Amino acid sequence: MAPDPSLVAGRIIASHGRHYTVEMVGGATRQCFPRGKKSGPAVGDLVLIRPQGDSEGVIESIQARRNLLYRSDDMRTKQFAANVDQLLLVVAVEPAFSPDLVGRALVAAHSADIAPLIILNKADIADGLDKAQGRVHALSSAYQPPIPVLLTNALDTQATTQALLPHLRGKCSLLLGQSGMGKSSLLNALVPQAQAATQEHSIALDAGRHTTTSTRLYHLPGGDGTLIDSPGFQNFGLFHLSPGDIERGFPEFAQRAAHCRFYNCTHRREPGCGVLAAVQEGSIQPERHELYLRILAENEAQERY
Ligand SMILES: Nc1nc2c(ncn2[C@@H]2O[C@H](COP(=O)(O)OP(=O)(O)OP(=O)(O)O)[C@@H](O)[C@H]2O)c(=O)[nH]1
Ligand SMILES: [Mg+2]
Ligand SMILES: [Zn+2]
Repeated sequence: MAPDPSLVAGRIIASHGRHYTVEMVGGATRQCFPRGKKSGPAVGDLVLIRPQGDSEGVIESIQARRNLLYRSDDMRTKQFAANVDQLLLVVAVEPAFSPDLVGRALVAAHSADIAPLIILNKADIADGLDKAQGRVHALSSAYQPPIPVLLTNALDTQATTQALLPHLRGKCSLLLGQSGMGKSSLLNALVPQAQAATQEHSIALDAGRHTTTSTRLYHLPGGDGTLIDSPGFQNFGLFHLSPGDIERGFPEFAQRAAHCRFYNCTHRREPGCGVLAAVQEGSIQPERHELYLRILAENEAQERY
């Protein structure tokens, strides 16, 4: 079929619930609505739109995605972004981050085949830095090779740019993490023009803090790479993953699982389980095994409905 000449190619750069901002080649943007009731476009999607008037359009189709990072709690699915090269998982010295939530985000990234990088932000807060580094190390070293960890102080624009920019060039990177970790602050340090837009995409909280309410893609200065800011999450359900997907999200289990007595071992309480033996002897972190059991149990409870 010949391409429809009235359609224009673009990329979704912001999602506002029911409508989306689409950026066309050249940089002009349009507010676009999905055709019919279909939902599904995600930030980072390449789309074809039918322009309407000067500033609007209808999303007619979404190109096949390289990947899609999302979470699913109960009946709701929350898409973070599509066609992402790299996940920047942001944690901070304070408020304390949840290893459970970060562990889940890593499982989601692994199953979407997106390379993660952990950013330990607010490294300027000396009181508590050691403890936070210890907790981050436990997460990163569960993987082989360990997930790279970068320390940042988002309030220091120059140092942040020096630390992060070399890792961002030529890539589409997604900032993801709990609320208050400093994702938007990191974005503002890296993309000076983002300041106004981040205010517009956020609501004011107590103590002058702003919390991001929608996901948005920004261009790095010089046009070499893009960075996506997203709202902080408080849950991270993985209901879309099968038991096999969940197990693959814990790559440190694989070698030991090869020694399980039963080929269909679920590593819960089976006799002769290689994973349980590794947990016993300390070569697999008990916290990681407990997270695996929690995700598995949640998904099984869900299936009973
Ligand atoms: N001391 C210090 N404070 C920081 C740093 N980065 C961010 N902050 C502060 O932490 C608070 C939260 O920062 P945000 O950038 O809004 O956090 P966020 O992750 O975008 O939060 P949500 O949008 O709610 O998900 C703000 O008051 C920032 O000024 C840092 O490196 N050091
Ligand atoms: Mg934010
Ligand atoms: Zn086993």
